[in-house]
Amino acid sequence: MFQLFFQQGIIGRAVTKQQIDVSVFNIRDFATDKHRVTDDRPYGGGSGMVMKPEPLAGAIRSAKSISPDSKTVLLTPQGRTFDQAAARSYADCEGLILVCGRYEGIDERIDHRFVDDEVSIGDYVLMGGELAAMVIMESVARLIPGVLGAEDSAEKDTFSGNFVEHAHYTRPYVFEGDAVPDILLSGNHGKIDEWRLEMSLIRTFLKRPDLLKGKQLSIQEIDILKKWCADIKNIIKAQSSRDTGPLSGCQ
Ligand code: 4FV
Repeated sequence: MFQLFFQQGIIGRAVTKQQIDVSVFNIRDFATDKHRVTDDRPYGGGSGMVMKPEPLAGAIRSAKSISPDSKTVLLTPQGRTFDQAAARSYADCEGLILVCGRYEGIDERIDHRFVDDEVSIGDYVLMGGELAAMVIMESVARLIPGVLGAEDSAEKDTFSGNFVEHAHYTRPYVFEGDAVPDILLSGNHGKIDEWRLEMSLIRTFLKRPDLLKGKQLSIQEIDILKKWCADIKNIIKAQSSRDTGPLSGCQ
């Protein structure tokens, strides 16, 4: 799974340009018994298998011997949900040792003694931690200086600010009867930035209101919200013919 991932796209380019160094440790290589077993039945009974501590300890120690200051992260549904802020903090780390479990999970003693962070990419169950590790590798790699080309900067990412991104358009100007908003062809970059901020704010309000909770908004952003309030008030006022009750909500 990782060989291909390391040769493709942004990770592949970053590896070639030696901006990041990636390596895989096959846990089975650290199994000590003749059958190189890495999993066993759970103490206390129950279904499924558990990953044995010895091969895991061997693999983690081997990785740490190469990069002692790396942070050891276990990919597990019981972990803290990964987000852009976590990606940013990991991008400042010396390195990451990403432990990918399989089966029901790993022996708890490995978690206790070797794991710095438990991270989940979401509340669903995968067959293994590998895909979650790739998610972290790609989202962290693109924050490493120089990995993203000049044309695309991580700074303007969704979640890099408070909001989801504004709508994006490219040629043709009209697609199956749908035209691109004219403001984007005005060449007036001040007005275009204003429009993009407003679109970003309204999409966040409609799609991810949770992202606005407790957020410190700029004066410009508050002015946009006030303008909406005024627009909404006028619409309600226009309904004057019908008794719509006090305008309490929109002071
Ligand atoms: C997972 C997640 C995840 C659970 C059992 C691997 C699987 C198996 N990892 N975010 N969600 N892991 O489902 O990180 O061992």
